[in-house]
Amino acid sequence: MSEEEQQSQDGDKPDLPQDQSQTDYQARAEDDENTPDVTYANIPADPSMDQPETDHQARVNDVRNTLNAKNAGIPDRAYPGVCSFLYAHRSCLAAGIAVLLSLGLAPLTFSNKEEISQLSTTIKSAQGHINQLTNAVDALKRDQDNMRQLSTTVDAFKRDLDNERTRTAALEQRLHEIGKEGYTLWRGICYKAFNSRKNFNGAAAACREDGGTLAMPRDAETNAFLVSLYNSVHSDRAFWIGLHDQREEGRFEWVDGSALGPYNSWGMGEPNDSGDGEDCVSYSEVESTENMWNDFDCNGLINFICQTAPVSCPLGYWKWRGTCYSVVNDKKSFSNATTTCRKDGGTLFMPKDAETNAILISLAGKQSHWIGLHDQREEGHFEWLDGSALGAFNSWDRDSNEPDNIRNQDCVRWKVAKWHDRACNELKRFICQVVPKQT
Ligand SMILES: [Ca+2]
Ligand SMILES: [Ca+2]
Ligand SMILES: [Ca+2]
Ligand SMILES: [Ca+2]
Repeated sequence: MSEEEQQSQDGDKPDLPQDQSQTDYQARAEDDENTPDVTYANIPADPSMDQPETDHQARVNDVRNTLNAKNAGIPDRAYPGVCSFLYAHRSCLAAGIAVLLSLGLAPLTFSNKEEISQLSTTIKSAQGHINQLTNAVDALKRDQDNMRQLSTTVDAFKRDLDNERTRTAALEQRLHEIGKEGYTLWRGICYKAFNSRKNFNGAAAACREDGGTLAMPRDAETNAFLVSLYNSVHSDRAFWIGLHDQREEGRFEWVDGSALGPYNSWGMGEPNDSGDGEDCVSYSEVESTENMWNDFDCNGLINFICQTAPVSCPLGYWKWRGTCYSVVNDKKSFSNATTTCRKDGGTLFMPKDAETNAILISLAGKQSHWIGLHDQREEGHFEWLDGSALGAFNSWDRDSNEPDNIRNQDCVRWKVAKWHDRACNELKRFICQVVPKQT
């Protein structure tokens, strides 16, 4: 029970005289607030009726608050009582209006407050969102910086990957090269058993053409390797090796001038310097001494075994058909590119046949690269950097009417194996080629 109700029931307030003039509708409103719901019609006289009207709005608020507190709790059955009261006491009509106004205004005011409260909450929420967005933007900026760093790292990785690809290609090509030429690397030296009959000097000359000599098996392991090598080539087992006693009978020496040394693999009864003399050494074809050494007539035509030091390309180059190639990703003018290749002991790429022209397609991708072809000395007279004239083979991009010498283009770039003449001072990637060196 509210304090007002308590007061009313305690009879603190005297009854309102029936004949008392009603001039203050607000007083009726106060009366209303002090009246229990169900006894509204019998509301007692309120002494406040006599009070001057000083703050009608406060009264209205009181009524409103009370009604709100009671959740507009006047039961329907109370209204007939109110109406009859108002009818009987017209002067109370104003109070009724006040009540109605209160009933109307209260929710409105309450609603506004609620809206303001909600708006305040919304604004706070929006500010929270703004703060979050600011934080997010800051985080994105940091992410952007991180992305730049990542991009740099990725570029570095790409370069490393390109280098690795070049190196892998070089290794693959080198293995292919060894297989193709028939030389086999064994303990740091390459050997090849030739199925080709020559006398001793002819065989030695053939080995020199490959940059080597006749094979010199100076120890049992190497000798055993050569036996297995030539047995894999031909069933005719007579193969020259690089041993002879041509300078002094009975004093055998290797073709590099060194003495025979302690190791030998002579067959039974050899060397015997048979017939008119035997001064050159081969593996024996006689079954009783097969795979053993025999001194033999130097003019005899038999097979032979060569040895060469392994050759290798500079780092970053790979070998194809005896030449080393490198795709350089730095962009330079034609002359600076040429200088760079020269530092590796080589020159710009000179693809003089269709096969060579196509070998770098997978490695070079779709980028433009300078090659060692130009017409700087005489317009329209294209020549290679080694001074030789452009031969029958060319790969001009005829779909683009190349070479067109637009604004004096005297240097040639290669792109997916197609050639264009371009201005020599353009900066382009380039391809170098060098001759592999023996190690
Ligand atoms: Ca002899
Ligand atoms: Ca002999
Ligand atoms: Ca030109
Ligand atoms: Ca052109």
